[in-house]
Amino acid sequence: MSRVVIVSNRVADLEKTAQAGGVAVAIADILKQQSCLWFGWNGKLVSEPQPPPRIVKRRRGAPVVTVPLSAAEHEDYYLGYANSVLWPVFHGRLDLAKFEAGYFRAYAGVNTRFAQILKPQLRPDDVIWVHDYHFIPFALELRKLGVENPIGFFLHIPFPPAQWFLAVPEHKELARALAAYDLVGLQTKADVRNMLDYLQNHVNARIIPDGRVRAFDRIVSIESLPVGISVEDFVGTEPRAQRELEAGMMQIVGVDRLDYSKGLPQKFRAFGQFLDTFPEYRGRAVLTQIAPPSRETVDAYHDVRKQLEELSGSINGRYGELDWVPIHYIRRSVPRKRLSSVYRTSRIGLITPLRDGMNLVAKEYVASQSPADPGVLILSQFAGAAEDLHQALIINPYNIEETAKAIHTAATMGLEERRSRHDALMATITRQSAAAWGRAFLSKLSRSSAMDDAMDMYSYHARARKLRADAVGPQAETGLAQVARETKSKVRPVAAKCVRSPIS
Ligand code: ADQ
Repeated sequence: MSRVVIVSNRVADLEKTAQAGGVAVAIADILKQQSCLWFGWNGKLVSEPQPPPRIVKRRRGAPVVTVPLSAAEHEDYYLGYANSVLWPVFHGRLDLAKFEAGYFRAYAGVNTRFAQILKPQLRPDDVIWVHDYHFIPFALELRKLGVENPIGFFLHIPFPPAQWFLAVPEHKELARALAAYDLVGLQTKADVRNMLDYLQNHVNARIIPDGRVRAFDRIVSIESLPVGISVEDFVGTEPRAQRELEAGMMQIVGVDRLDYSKGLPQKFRAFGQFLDTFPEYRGRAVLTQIAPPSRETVDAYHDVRKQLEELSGSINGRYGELDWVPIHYIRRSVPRKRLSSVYRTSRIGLITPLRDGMNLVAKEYVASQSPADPGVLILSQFAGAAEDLHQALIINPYNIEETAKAIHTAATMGLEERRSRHDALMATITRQSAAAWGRAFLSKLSRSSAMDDAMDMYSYHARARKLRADAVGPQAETGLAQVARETKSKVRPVAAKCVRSPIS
């Protein structure tokens, strides 16, 4: 099988760090299954230009090629365009987007530079899989350098409705860049609808009979491929944390990167409202919220952190007792093994994003439950996961009262209903596992680029037929040779053969 070259913003050392980020978790699962090379930023900042990086073999896991960023690139590409323009717009926070800062140049520049660094490492039969919004222009940059390998892109965050996307001054450049891929994978069907709506109505794209999209003189497949988890990593863990919980205490758990898209203030308020409306749970329920900080130097992240400190302080101050603190707010990473036992001992998983590509925590919570006595998942309708996890209690996180009532419904739900909901959720999560996601993406990518080759051959034959009709003798032969030269290298030998033999 050919090598898969994974490109993502951050190449993490999966042996050293407790991961707190869905993209790294999803990539770690692909690396387990394929022969891979992983390429991206190593997390370091440097002031001097560096020599070209080499492949580094790791003791465990895939070999990597990593590149440092300059401080200016980090500021304008990573914190700037990626996290202060694309992230807020794609999560519906146009009010937070810094459009006027001129970050796009640095974003495009890093994509160009990284593509130039990767190019010499590529083999002719590599399949390239680019991840997330940091690298939308990556395929276009590789194509400019003559790379013709199959290139797929997966967007881990939601694709916004056209009206929001149009707010990005460079929306057309981004759309043109998306068309340079053979396959664009999105988390949900709703994301696919948003992207098609934008492409068809704003950049004149057309859906061709085989279902793919013709845009900017290229043909690209756009598919919903919901990301999954390695179910076996979460099933059957020992409920160690139970001993640490007092008997009769009901734990509600939330695990999120500290991000304004995760609806954490709404979650804290809903829990406060629950204690207010159902006082019998005072002293008997705790909300354990694990939320490691991320992107702290971006103002909006600093603001949400401050807001959460104030809210947890005020709820704990208002309802807490000497022997009971209602909200356990933990701002650090927790080893994944430990995480599954925290999920397992929590009667409720409370997931309240205001907008989220998928939300792996929802799936991890369900997979960790004991099938004999499972807990209940409360899930925001705005998480991509809600498109398929129908048996969760689906809530609107903006509606604090509704969420507080859902906590009560979950707390009082009988065993039979909990089991039947859990069985159905597990069936979906197992079917849509990380392994299934990786396989589906790579097989769609190879199918889509094979269709491209077929299209090339088809268009070669069509043009050749026209030339035959229009011209005769040596003139036609020269024309045909020209068409063959223009055809992609993969079909060139076949096309050249056609030039030599009569065309029917
Ligand atoms: P994230 O926004 O990072 O991912 P999510 O899908 O919930 O969100 O993934 C977080 C991952 O990090 C989970 O696997 C979780 O276990 C882990 N994690 C979070 N906090 C942790 C902590 N304190 N300690 C240890 N581990 C922690 C992005 C998109 C999502 C999409 C994923 C994958 O924003 O919508 O689901 O990519 O595509």
